[in-house]
Amino acid sequence: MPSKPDEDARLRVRPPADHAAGLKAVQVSMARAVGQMGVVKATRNLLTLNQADGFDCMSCAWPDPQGHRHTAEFCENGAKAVSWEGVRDTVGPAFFAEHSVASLSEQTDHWLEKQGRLTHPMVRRPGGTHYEPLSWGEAFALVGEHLRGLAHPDEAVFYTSGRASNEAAFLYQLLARAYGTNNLPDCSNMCHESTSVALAGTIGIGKGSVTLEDLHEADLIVVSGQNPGTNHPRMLTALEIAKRDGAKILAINPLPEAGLLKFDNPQKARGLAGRGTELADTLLQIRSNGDLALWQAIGHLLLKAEEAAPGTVLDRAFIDGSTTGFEAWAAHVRDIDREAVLAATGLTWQQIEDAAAMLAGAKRIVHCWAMGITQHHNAVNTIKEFVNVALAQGMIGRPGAGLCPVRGHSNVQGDRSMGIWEKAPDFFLDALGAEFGFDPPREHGYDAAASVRAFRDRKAKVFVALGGNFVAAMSDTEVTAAAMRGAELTVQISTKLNRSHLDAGATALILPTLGRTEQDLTGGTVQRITVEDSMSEVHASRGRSKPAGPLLRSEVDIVCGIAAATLGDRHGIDWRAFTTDYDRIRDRIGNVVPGCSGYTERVDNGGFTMPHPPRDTRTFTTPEGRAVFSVSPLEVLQVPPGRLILQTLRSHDQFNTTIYGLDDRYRGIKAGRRVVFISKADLDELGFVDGDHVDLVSEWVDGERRAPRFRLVEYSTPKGCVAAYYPETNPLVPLDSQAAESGTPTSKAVIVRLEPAT
Ligand SMILES: Nc1nc2c(c(=O)[nH]1)N[C@H]1C(S)=C(S)[C@@H](COP(=O)(O)OP(=O)(O)OC[C@H]3O[C@@H](n4cnc5c(=O)[nH]c(N)nc54)[C@H](O)[C@@H]3O)O[C@H]1N2
Ligand SMILES: Nc1nc2c(c(=O)[nH]1)N[C@H]1C(S)=C(S)[C@@H](COP(=O)(O)OP(=O)(O)OC[C@H]3O[C@@H](n4cnc5c(=O)[nH]c(N)nc54)[C@H](O)[C@@H]3O)O[C@H]1N2
Ligand SMILES: [Mo]
Repeated sequence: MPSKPDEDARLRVRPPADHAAGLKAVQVSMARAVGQMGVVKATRNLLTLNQADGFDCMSCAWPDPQGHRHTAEFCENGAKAVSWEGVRDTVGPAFFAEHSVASLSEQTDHWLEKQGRLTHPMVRRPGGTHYEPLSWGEAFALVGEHLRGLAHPDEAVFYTSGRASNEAAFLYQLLARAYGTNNLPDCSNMCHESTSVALAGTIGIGKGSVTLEDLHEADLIVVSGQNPGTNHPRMLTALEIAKRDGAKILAINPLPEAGLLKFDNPQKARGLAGRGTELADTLLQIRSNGDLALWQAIGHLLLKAEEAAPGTVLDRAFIDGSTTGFEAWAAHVRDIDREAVLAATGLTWQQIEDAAAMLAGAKRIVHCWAMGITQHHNAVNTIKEFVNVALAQGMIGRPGAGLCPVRGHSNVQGDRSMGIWEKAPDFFLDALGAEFGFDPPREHGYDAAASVRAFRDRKAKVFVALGGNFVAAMSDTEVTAAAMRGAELTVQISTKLNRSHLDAGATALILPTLGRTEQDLTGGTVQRITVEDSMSEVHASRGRSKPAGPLLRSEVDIVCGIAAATLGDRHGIDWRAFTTDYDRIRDRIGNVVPGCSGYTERVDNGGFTMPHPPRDTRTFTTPEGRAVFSVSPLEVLQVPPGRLILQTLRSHDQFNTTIYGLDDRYRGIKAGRRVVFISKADLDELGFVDGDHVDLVSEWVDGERRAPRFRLVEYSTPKGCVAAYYPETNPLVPLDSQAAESGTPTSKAVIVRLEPAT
């Protein structure tokens, strides 16, 4: 059972907010922090959050300002994440003796995590009804026994959630490869994979090309498919700084998200007083999945503007000197099907012309985007299409301009740099093999969706998860949950109880780990870890709180424990030595990961920026040695009559599958999550009214999927496009409904129909 419906009877709906943050945000975060952690711990944790000698916030991958930092360098949702980790409640052996796995499965995701921090290694043995405690030694031996017993290393899958540190991630991929597999799926597969694929193919590196200063200096910032007020609140400060210096903001989103409209900076007296800054100059309320069409139309209009006033809109010197494929792209978008664009975007031609004029008139443009772009069938082509526009205008590798994919998990980018990738390139594998004296496997491994298929088809048998909540985060919950229940062994390295501990393998292990906020005394000394943010800055992070329990171990320690029990001293790797001093891991990272030589020293000296050839020197490491224009057919998601496009998104009170509370303050929702935001036009056309309850039924080639009982909420969203929260809606996303090339589940475009609730 994915998630029991919440206390629906208490659900209340109010008009949505028109601005983000302000005094209310400070009140909410302080009250929650003190309530969950107590005054002393709350104060210490919040004051060291994102400070140079403190710890890195785990709520998102937004960078910290260089030099001066505000005393409160955090946001409401960062404070929530810290409080959630710092809770005083714990779940230990007594809790698990009292609650059977079957009874826990009846609880909501919110209830499960709310029980508190995991404190003991626990096992549920084959046929068992309850989790029971076991020692760390027994736990490691159990994992080692299973892994050594597999017929082939590819029967094991090593999943990573993007919160793992660089040190833990580096050792984890070393473990998988020394064991013999590239089965290293991660949350990126469900997140920014489309970005990595599109950028690698066009600019030669799958990462964003801007610094925080570039955002401050831009004169136009495009924010596509992103809700920063909730998911990256500190980005609003950067937008505010840019606005103060005269920048314009173009927001492209089906929903008028509060954080895109207006911002009361809670770090400033003015913000507290509530006057605030207007953010978006223009909001294009685009139809879901209309972005590819929009960017082709904008390309078309920019070409026309350049023809009308040559030398004023496009950057010919850059196009001729540094790119390839311009003519083919230009020929393609010159001949645009205007009707198809209007149908796909739901915008007027005038709106598109106005947006194009904003781009034509700007000198320094930053393109930002997140899940509203990456989780679509045509996500890779959509990103390539605005990269086309950025290249045509020369908006890369110069101050105030560039591409800014806004990452999710706080270290998801770092984990990739460290080799958490089922398709790691040969140069990485060569370097890893040379450093550790073995020949890593070369065949690509499973990504997230392929992993589910492998467990479903009984080709994979052991699942190890370095964090995360795979069962609830992945698409097609019923299929994923059944697949994971078919595993011989699942190992979850976790901080809190979640769905993945319940829909688990025949033997199921929970290994409790330290969080970012906690002091790590592995090997008897104070250890630090390192992370890389969304803008490729690498720096140290050190928690100071007392751990939630004396048995907790660091992720590094746990990975080394599993590795030693599985591999012994195979390839001569001394796993135990890594746990005495993490500098030993950092030294090896420096020898393997490009751009990381002298890693330990540079981290000691305050951190460094990972290399990015387009940003640093306008060089492009594509096979052509140039940035690549792409030609994509104008594919539009076809919606049968009476059906709607459902996007599945986050409320203001959750972190992915972690549900902090049942409110979504900015969208006016209180005490409930099973809501569907729908336009007045659709309500009228389908014969429903606000407040009706419906089942959501998704339609796919292999049949139907149903999520019961959602309350309809009349909302400002384009006709034909509805929105509801994830993970409750993940049962509706078919496993095989994936983005072309990147394989990302199409969480922002599920075709559904509404039926009166059963
Ligand atoms: N507090 C908090 N912070 C978080 C997270 C969290 O859950 N809570 N999650 C973290 C993670 S892992 C990630 S990846 C990020 C996610 O950050 P976001 O990408 O901001 O998260 P979503 O809630 O998925 O919001 C997607 C946005 O895209 C819009 N959208 C949907 N479909 C389309 C479309 O077709 N076109 C356009 N132009 N827009 C569209 C939606 O209306 C919504 O505003 O946040 C990170 N930070
Ligand atoms: N329908 C739909 N599905 C989606 C999305 C969507 O927009 N719509 N978004 C996708 C995206 S962008 C992402 S990134 C994925 C997220 O997928 P995941 O990263 O797998 O999921 P999380 O919810 O972030 O994981 C939460 C769990 O992580 C554990 N945890 C927390 N902190 C730590 C720590 O410090 N160490 C360890 N070891 N464990 C810890 C806790 O036990 C907690 O229960 O979901 C994806 N799924
Ligand atoms: Mo994400």
